[in-house]
Amino acid sequence: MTHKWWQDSVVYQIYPMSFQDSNNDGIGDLPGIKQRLPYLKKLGVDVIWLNPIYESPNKDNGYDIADYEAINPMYGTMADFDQLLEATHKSGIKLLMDLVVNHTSDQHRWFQESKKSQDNQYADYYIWRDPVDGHEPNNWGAAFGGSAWTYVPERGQYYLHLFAPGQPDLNWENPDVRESIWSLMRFWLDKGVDGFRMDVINLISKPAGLPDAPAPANYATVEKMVADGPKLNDYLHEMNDKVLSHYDVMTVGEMPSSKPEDAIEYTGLKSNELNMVFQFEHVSLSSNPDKRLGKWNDAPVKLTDLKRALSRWQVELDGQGWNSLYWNNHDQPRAVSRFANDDPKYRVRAAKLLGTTLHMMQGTPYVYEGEELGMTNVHYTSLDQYEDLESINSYHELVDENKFVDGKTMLKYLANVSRDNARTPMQWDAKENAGFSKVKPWFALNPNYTEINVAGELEDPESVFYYYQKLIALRHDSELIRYGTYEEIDPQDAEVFAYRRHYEDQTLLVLSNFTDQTVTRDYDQANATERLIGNYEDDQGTTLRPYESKVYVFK
Ligand code: TEU
Ligand code: CA
Repeated sequence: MTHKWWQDSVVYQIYPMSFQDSNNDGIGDLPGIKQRLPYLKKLGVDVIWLNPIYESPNKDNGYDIADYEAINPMYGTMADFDQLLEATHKSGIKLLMDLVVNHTSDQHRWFQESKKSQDNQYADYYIWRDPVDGHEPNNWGAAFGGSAWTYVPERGQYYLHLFAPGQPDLNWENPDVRESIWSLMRFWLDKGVDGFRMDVINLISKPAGLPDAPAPANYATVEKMVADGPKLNDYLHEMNDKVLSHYDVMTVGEMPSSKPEDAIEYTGLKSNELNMVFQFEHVSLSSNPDKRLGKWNDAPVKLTDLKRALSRWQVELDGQGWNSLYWNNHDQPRAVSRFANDDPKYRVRAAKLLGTTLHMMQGTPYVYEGEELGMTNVHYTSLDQYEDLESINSYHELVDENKFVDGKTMLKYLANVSRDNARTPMQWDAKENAGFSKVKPWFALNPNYTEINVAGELEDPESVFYYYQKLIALRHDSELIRYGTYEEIDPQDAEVFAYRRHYEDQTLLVLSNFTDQTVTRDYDQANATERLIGNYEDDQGTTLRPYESKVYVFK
């Protein structure tokens, strides 16, 4: 079977605000990314994905776009972007932009026009509804607190925003909206951008009639109800027809609440829609018994749940679709803290274990900035340490307004799963500001940057960095890793994540002990041709030491 370049690639996600500051204003920028291309080349990644860098008032750190064809001055100029793109391509690396078209910023000229009246050129670009009995058109809660509706007196109507009031949802039913989106996509593709990550792309088709959501009607409930709406397929087909099919590009759709059957429908190897999806099953496993609290919880993730979630996607998409493989991104806490163990005694091994577990699977791996170092959660203790509107608004809504939970408990939940954990500046060295900037960064560094940083890891052959470098190189060299089928072993085993991959006459055996105890597992290791990689220097066969992870090949 022929394969596409994006099936053989490893992607590195850059959160531009926090990656590298080059002009000492404390904020990461495009020239800073360009300076760090040699580092990314050394790691061995094939593609970089930039979170939004467009003109934005930054209410949601750039996911509220005011001009899709202009660069936010805090990141630099369009010339800086053109130079970054050229240098990236010269390094043999491709570049994805973040396409955020479920909504715009309320500062976008389309919205500024639309809100003025019910009959201007952009009146129908957004989802406006009359009040119902003087109130919001339905009971939907928004992702960042409050109602998903905001009233505009000058227009005498409410507009829908699944996220912040500064992020009005676009009306995809309007063909003019779709044409405007095809046009802005072409603007970037004609510049030579290699594709898009598409923000909440499975929320763009709203349920007919916008009916009330079942209690508690918060965002978590609404998202499930809105996801994969009635016309999503039509819109993605049209996007492919009008734009994507005219370029050799890679697309990954962020699809909260999607299931494998949805992913096959939208990204099937035979379908001409998207190439792959970011699904959320494995990053939504720990929940709060109190549904009113949505995502906020500090429950541990059970290994059997994690195995079931990841194996299901491996098995169900095999030969049908293509998986994205990720532990981390800018919306999720740091993986080594969430899924393994960030205690200094175990952190390095645990970070390598997570790398092995994911990178030996079938799909396109995504490495989030700092994951290749084993960066950890910050373990915040007070609300004033947070920056993300989701964290701050959720605290005030759930603790102060609704009194669903006490402040102390909510601070524990925030420390465990807040997006802020992922947004602290990249840790380049142990010097002032971790080499990220010469001035105080826009957001506080994780204090452990003095122990966890690029400079230190480049000098340590046993570092997480070099382990990730090896994992990426192994993938590039092995069709067994890239294309092999997936076979789960012992789903009920609550200590060890074991699976096999098969391709032609070869088998890969991947073993990861997710505990701090030594265990024994015999999967015929004695007859393996070789141990391909492992996070302990030596190999003790059927013995798996704390957080030991290793891979065997059988030929
Ligand atoms: O995230 C969408 C999404 O699913 C998240 O809102 C997720 O539900 C939440 O972060 C879990 O806590 C995308 C972007 O990745 C995110 O950064 C934006 O805030 C959001 O869309 C709105 O654009
Ligand atoms: Ca800067």
